[in-house]
Amino acid sequence: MASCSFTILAILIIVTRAVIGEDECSEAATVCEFYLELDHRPTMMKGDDLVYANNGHIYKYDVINTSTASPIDLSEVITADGWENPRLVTVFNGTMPGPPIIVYEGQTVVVHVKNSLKSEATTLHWHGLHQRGRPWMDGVPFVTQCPILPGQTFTYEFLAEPTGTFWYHSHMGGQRTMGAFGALIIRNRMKENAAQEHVMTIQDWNHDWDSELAYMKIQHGMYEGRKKVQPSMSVDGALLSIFKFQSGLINGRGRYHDPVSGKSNGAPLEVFEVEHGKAYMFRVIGVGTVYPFRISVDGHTLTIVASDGYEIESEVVESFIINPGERFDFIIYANSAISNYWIRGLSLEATSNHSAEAILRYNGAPNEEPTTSKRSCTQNNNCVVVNCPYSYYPLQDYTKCKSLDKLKAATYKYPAPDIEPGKFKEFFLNFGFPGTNSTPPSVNGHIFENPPVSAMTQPKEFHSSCDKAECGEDKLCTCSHVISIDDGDTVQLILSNMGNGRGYSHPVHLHGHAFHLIKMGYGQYNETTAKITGDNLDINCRGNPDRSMTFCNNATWANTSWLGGNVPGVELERPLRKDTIIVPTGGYVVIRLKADNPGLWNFHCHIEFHNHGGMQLLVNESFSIIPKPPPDFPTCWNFPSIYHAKRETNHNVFHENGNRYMILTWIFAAAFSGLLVYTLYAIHPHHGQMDEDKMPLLQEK
Ligand SMILES: *[C@@H]1O[C@H](CO)[C@@H](O)[C@H](O)[C@H]1NC(C)=O
Ligand SMILES: *[C@@H]1O[C@H](CO)[C@@H](O)[C@H](O)[C@H]1NC(C)=O
Ligand SMILES: *[C@@H]1O[C@H](CO)[C@@H](O)[C@H](O)[C@H]1NC(C)=O
Ligand SMILES: *[C@@H]1O[C@H](CO)[C@@H](O)[C@H](O)[C@H]1NC(C)=O
Ligand SMILES: *[C@@H]1O[C@H](CO)[C@@H](O)[C@H](O)[C@H]1NC(C)=O
Ligand SMILES: *[C@@H]1O[C@H](CO)[C@@H](O)[C@H](O)[C@H]1NC(C)=O
Ligand SMILES: *[C@@H]1O[C@H](CO)[C@@H](O)[C@H](O)[C@H]1NC(C)=O
Ligand SMILES: [Cu+2]
Repeated sequence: MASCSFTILAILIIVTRAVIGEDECSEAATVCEFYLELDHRPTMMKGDDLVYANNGHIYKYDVINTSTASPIDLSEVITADGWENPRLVTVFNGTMPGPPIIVYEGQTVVVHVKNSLKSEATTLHWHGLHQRGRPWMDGVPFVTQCPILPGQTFTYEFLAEPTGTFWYHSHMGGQRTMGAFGALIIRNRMKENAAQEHVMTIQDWNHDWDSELAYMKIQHGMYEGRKKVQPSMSVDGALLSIFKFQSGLINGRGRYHDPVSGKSNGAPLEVFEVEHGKAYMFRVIGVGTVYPFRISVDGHTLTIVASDGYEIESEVVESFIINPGERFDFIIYANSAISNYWIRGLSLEATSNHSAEAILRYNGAPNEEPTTSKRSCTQNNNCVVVNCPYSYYPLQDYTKCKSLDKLKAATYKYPAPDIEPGKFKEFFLNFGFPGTNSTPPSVNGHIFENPPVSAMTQPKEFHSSCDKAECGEDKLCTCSHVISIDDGDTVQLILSNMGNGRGYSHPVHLHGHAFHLIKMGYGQYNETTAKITGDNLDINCRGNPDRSMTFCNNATWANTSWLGGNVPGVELERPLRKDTIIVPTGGYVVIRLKADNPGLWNFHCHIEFHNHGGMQLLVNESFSIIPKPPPDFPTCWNFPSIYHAKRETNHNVFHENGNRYMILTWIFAAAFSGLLVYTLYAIHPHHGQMDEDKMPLLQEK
């Protein structure tokens, strides 16, 4: 990976690099350098020793009497939910979460990522960063770069902006939910740390299935005792998943509760220490697979102050809901009695009390587990929950939802972009599972297919196939779905979730931008039962006039006077800025952005299995002015079409003389050229020039 720019950087690093503690970069540094190594690990092992959980601690497998043995230091063990059979995880630097990366705004961050996996490639995405001017550092395989093959090291280099709570995660297959993630915090230099901070990742966990197996089960159905398993549901009747929520983890730790007895296995939990009288900021990162969490702290209210890196006019609530991909920062005032309190992350399953747990411990409180209970919500004292994926809780729950479009940004600094004639583009994108025989995840009926090589850095080798006849109104097709926007455009996106493919709510994540959230529309509900009864009728799905049949992939506004940016009831002055937003089942979300960051940006549902299955697309932004990557930026090869071309051309010949040996010869020749190309790539991974020279030849048709 050595090159001029890297050499210059290396010198800079020697001059200015200074690291405080393990993971934090000094405020004075201009460049912060980190190393991350991705590898598999087993849970519940310390080196070669199996461990087991008991009463909040872990012990070596052969300990018989835990009251006379000393517990094992937690830092060396990935405990997850304490399930004793080790589960395979894919992690950075041997920990889950991986080490936090903590830097200051404006610093150049250099991260050397070594892929030590044996069978899988990887890439690393910096979730929430805009990668302005360096879109090739976004870490999406086959979109902004070639994946890092086993044994290879790739160096990411990017500017730390904006400030706030972000995270890094693998963007390859299911590695993210197998443990390949960590926090990325960008501090504001101007702001004294008024409140001390805690970072809190939260995720759902299943100790029997890894992400790949879970995907298979979801795709093909799952059976228990020869009965088909039905997905879990939230209070509105929307589906969650057949991916079983066995445990919830906070900072990689949680405990398994026996579903019959309710007894827990006593695995160790994360403890957040606070001092009485002080304020603390919790940076919460939704790193889950499928499940949203409703987060509350017993004995305390939460003051929400930011989401996805942008400040919000503070809002005091009983709880908030976080979806995979989202971040929320809240402040807690440690003004309650010196004691231990439960921090709860309730799964939204209507028929269970599954949760992630952690402990809030005041200094001076005994080293014990909390005995506190969740605040009760009553008729005279309703609970307020921010960011529900639905409008109502059942009446008897005395719980009110406040949607994110009802909150305001903390400043007037970021009004929604204006509409200039000729520079306005509007897209309707429906996220769902429409279909007749099969119902794969799609956007506007397009099931996303990865390009064969990095589409942004090797554009000549990209060919979208979404213009084929299989794509269109009330149809399903598989292709590399792309929408294009031009420099300076104001882009309005209507993200909907309705028609035939409705049923789940989708947290949708856009790379390269923090969009402005200007309106949310929810479905129709029975306010007493809280159950969804129909789609929001602001959207005309077109296609089949029967609302339960239309794929809704050619949608528009029901009231055509809303076109052209004239949607009533939008927040334009102080809209929230987000990079991940829940699109509620039966509803829609209106977001705006300014096309001011040329690149090729992935746009996808952050539920692992939905994304995996094709619920994604690309935004081709200002293609002609996308900056060029460094000349030595690694390139990859598609298996050359020479193989297919030759086989086609010679097909008749084979038949005419019936020469099977010829077929074999061609297969070997093709395999050999494939191998040769692969070897060239592996040995000389950065031959930008060669790419230009050789591709036409290899692509001969
Ligand atoms: C990751 O592990 C490597 C090798 O042990 C170490 O040098 C590096 O500092 C670690 N990275 C972080 C961010 O802690
Ligand atoms: C464990 O050790 C303690 C302290 O020596 C002792 O009192 C207790 O009986 C032991 N328990 C068992 C099950 O052996
Ligand atoms: C969940 O907990 C509440 C309060 O403890 C209890 O009333 C309810 O029955 C529990 N629900 C389930 C499904 O266990
Ligand atoms: C979408 O609907 C409009 C209006 O009916 C129609 O003109 C257009 O062809 C449709 N688009 C597709 C892709 O079917
Ligand atoms: C809401 O559901 C309740 C209970 O099923 C039912 O009695 C009521 O009629 C429903 N309300 C509406 C407006 O449909
Ligand atoms: C359509 O929208 C416009 C603008 O909000 C409004 O004035 C008009 O009443 C609407 N028409 C219908 C039929 O709802
Ligand atoms: C982006 O747009 C450019 C110019 O229209 C086109 O050549 C290129 O293939 C597009 N890339 C993708 C991934 O759609
Ligand atoms: Cu989804």
